[in-house]
Amino acid sequence: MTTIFAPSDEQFLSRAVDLAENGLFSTSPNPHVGCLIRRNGRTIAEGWHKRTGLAHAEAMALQQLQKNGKNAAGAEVFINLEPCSHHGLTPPCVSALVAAKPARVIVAMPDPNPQVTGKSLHILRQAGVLVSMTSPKSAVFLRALELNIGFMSRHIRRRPWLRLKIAATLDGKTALADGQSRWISNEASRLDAHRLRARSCAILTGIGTVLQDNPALTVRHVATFRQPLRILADSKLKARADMKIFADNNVLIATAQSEKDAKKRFPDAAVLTLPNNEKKVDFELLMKALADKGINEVTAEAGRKINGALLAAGLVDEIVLYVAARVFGDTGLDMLVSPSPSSPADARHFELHDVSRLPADNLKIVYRAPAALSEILKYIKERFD
Ligand code: AOF
Ligand code: ZN
Repeated sequence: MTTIFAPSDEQFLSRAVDLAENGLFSTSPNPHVGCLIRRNGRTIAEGWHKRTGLAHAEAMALQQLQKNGKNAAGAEVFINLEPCSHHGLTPPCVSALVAAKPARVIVAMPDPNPQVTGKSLHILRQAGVLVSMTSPKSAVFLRALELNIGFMSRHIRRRPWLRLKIAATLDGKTALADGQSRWISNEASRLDAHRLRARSCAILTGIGTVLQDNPALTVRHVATFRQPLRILADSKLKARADMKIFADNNVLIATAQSEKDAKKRFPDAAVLTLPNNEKKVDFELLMKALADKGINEVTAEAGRKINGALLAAGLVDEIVLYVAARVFGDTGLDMLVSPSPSSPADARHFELHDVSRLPADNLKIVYRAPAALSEILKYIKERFD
């Protein structure tokens, strides 16, 4: 792999990541992609992917040049993801790029889509285009990875990136015994949580939360034209069709009961029957099934049982914890229940990824499972050099 990478390349690639961010709430199941074309050190075109079926980022930037009577011959093209090489809903970007004859193409990372991966970089090199990829240690690489963490996870690990979102008090309680949870979140944490929802392909919750809180689980307070799929884990089909989660047909019920029984009660919802040995929902199978459906990122907004089950199954990649500086005491509801280890050395542990202060003495803490990124990074590093 050619790794010639000038400092100014990082800056322009970073702009391509900014452009890709425009599609953060809308490209699912496609990745977030931005493209910038530079000639003599100056930007001459920009593009980004908005949603499935619409132009890819590279196509949009090339079209912009064409509209202005310009072309990309001898120019440099910056993209945060390897261009596509297949006929999907749109034609292959690599063919458009080869035809445009740029001198260089600079990408942040390979496209892990098996229909694409590595092929385009090879095609470009064969066509005499210089190809550069960023170092996995660079700041721009890390930004690009964060942006498409779910897309990478789905293709490389065959499961979505799974985030637990929990809002709890200092003593780890999510509500009082009667379900009241006032003061645990405030305007700032709610807005942040809705941004997490908006970027997710799906929101996962459980029957306990739905019976207790009757949440809508839709994105509000954030401008978006796409609502994530709502997934309800309801092993015994205790939900009622008039609950808010069923306000539209963008719902999937994961259950241990038969599809026929589920469809009888919830005709508009999609159903997956995935029982484990205890006649509960098998979350490992659910994650596999979701990856097959093109789900990149899942945010679980659930109660103590599902949070604990996901943790015990080793499926939690990230915990986003909003901490309220209050104490709800021993009758409060726990944020998760899972089996205790036999010794502290065996305790499941997480690494601190990020921490920020929110108003009203609240904190947002992001923890990650130590192994969550390793397979993704291994895959990318194997494609360097
Ligand atoms: C790019 N640029 O802007 C996007 C890419 O069905 P299609 O034609 O939209 O293709 C979707 C696949 O194309 C997607 O899974 C990913 O591999 C790639 N997405 N590629 O070069 C883009 N959105
Ligand atoms: Zn493309």
